[in-house]
Amino acid sequence: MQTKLATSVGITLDRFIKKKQNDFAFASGELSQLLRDIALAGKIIHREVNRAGLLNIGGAYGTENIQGEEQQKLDVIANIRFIRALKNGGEVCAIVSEEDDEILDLNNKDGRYIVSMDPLDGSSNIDVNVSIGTIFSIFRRVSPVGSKVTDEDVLQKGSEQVAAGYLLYGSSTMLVYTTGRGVNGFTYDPSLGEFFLSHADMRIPEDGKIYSINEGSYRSLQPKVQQYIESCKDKKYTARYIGSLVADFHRNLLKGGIYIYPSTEKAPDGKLRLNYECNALAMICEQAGGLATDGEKRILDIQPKSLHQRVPFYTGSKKMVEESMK
Ligand code: P6P
Repeated sequence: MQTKLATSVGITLDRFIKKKQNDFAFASGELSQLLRDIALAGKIIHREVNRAGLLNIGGAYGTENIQGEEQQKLDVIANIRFIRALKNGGEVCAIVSEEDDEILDLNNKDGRYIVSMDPLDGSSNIDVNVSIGTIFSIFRRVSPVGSKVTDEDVLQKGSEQVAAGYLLYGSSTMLVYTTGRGVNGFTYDPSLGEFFLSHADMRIPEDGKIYSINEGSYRSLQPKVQQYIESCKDKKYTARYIGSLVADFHRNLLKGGIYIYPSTEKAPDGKLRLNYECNALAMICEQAGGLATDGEKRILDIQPKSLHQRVPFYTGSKKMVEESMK
């Protein structure tokens, strides 16, 4: 009878990481600390995103990033929060961020990890209260610990990721990540300040009926992509595209679907960045049983040539991605 009075609060992120730490190929404590640092930054950003309208931290910051995109105040804030959390945690030696032109060397001499991140993707949606997200990839450095971080450290193929994940600041804040042994989702309870396991061993349906693409650029798309869109309409699929990659990706992960940001006239290599957007979501999608390609080859097999390299991105249910490539 007593158990009915005090129902379990579930497994916290911390306890889950400790329980699974043998899954991690390297020293267990390193990953625990790294994910804890990311979760801490996520909690802080959750708080700031949810109060943006009240703290006058919405809107444009007045500068542009290397992509020539207008930075929002929360882009800059999120970038600072993650850099500070990862520097103080001590496990990360360098960061590649959408918001910084060059590699950020954290001077953590014992740090063995590289983090590539988009601190706040879709931030132009903040002012209209649409879900936004953080995307992160975790690599092990390849150059000797304590030496200067090299291009080789930060331009590794996605298949070399030791972990990857995203935070979604939506109707609830979630952390979804993989260390290469499946995908697990955690929901944040602000009243307790903890992430709790809410989506264990996430699997994407093998097929789906949702397609996510900006049809406004239809006329500038390659005929193959136009034909795929037409085939979705012929099958009376549902079009869902909210202009926030993490939110569209997460919905398709749960329900089945495909997200496409293809090559367009305006963006011949697509818009999304290989290092800190596509690689992480590709690892998660594959770990959940889906596919992620550039329209021809596996995203995780692409050798990055530059920090902010863009690639076309097709990701989601296995059968839908295969169909889109025919
Ligand atoms: P478009 C946001 O800027 C973003 O990087 C993704 O979150 C989103 O899916 C895409 O760009 C939207 O781009 O060109 O369709 O407005």
